[in-house]
Amino acid sequence: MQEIVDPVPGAGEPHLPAQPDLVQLLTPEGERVEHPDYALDVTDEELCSLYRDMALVRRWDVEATALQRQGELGIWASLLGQEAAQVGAGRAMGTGDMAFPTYREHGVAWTRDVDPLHVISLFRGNDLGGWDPVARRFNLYTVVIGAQCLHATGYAMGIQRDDAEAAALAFLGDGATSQGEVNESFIWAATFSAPVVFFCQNNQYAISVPIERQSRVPLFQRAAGFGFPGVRVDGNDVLAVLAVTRAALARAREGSGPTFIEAFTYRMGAHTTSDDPTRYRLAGELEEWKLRDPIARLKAHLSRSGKAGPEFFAAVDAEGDELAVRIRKGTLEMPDPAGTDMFDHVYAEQTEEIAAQRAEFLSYHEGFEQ
Ligand SMILES: Cc1ncc(C[n+]2csc(CCOP(=O)(O)OP(=O)(O)O)c2C)c(N)n1
Repeated sequence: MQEIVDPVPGAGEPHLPAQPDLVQLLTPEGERVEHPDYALDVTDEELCSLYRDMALVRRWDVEATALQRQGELGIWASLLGQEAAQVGAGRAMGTGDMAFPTYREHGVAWTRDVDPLHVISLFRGNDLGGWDPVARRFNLYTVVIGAQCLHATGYAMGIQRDDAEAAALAFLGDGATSQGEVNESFIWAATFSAPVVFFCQNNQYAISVPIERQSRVPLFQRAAGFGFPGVRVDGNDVLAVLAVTRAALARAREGSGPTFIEAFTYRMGAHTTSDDPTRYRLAGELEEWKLRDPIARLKAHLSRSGKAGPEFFAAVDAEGDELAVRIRKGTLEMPDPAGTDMFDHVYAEQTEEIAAQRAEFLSYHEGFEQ
């Protein structure tokens, strides 16, 4: 794959070691190919189930975007185009592993059985996401760019000290790689050989800033400088993502330390519902990436190989319709939180000071009712 490096006026050519190709197990046309380092045995049933996951999270995403446009959500961060990266990574997790998401990992949430309405309640401003992170092995969303890489590394160091056979899986974007915390977490993870996998979805943009303004070398090559392996996988190929992430998590669990995965993908929608991508990128770019659509590619493979037929795809569509209705109804019926909620979960046990503030808040509001 040809690397795009923005010519920086007056600067020399960046130092680029020989670049291996993207790891790919399914071509954009849906042809199954082998990779010498990443064999993957997958049954027809598992293939169908990966398709179902991706199709349903896309349906969820479309419904949530519509709800935001109708004024029912404050904001929505779409995962459109990143379904394979997220479902592949989520499905690679073992039972004891723990994921640390950003604010866009709805596809990973889905694989961890987090109720879509819990994620939506966060974007509606009702709560911080109502799921139990420990039970779901999926931490709460983190909007502070890069912070979750430190959380994941600290958690991984805990796993190490508990002598547990598990790994942490930290999600980050391409823009986050410029963040201090991310680089600090790489140093800690490397020097302690912590069981953590950094899963970077390079969706080519940090809001309006293209990857060329974040790095002069392909992101996966940065890992070598920290002393751990970096691998670039086709982020629109759910099978390759599954195989590469599985291998990296197994390596971490065995005590061989961190891995950086660059899932090369594309954000097909806006950064969030608050921006307009036509202001900073050309329409032709999106058209090119549509040809690499992660869901269409698996659908092509399933249909051409005869592993799934029209009845299967119709059943998934029908399930999508039901999901959309449940999400819409659940959002509109979601009760507003009590005003006092903000005082109730500051500490595990209530303090006198916060209890006093809570009482003052209540009496102030009661004053209005009189
Ligand atoms: C510490 C911090 N700085 C700035 C922001 C504002 N911000 C929100 S998203 C974003 C871009 C992130 O881009 P990237 O890491 O590529 O992830 P993507 O949104 O593309 O998934 C920025 C700068 C923030 N949330 N946190």
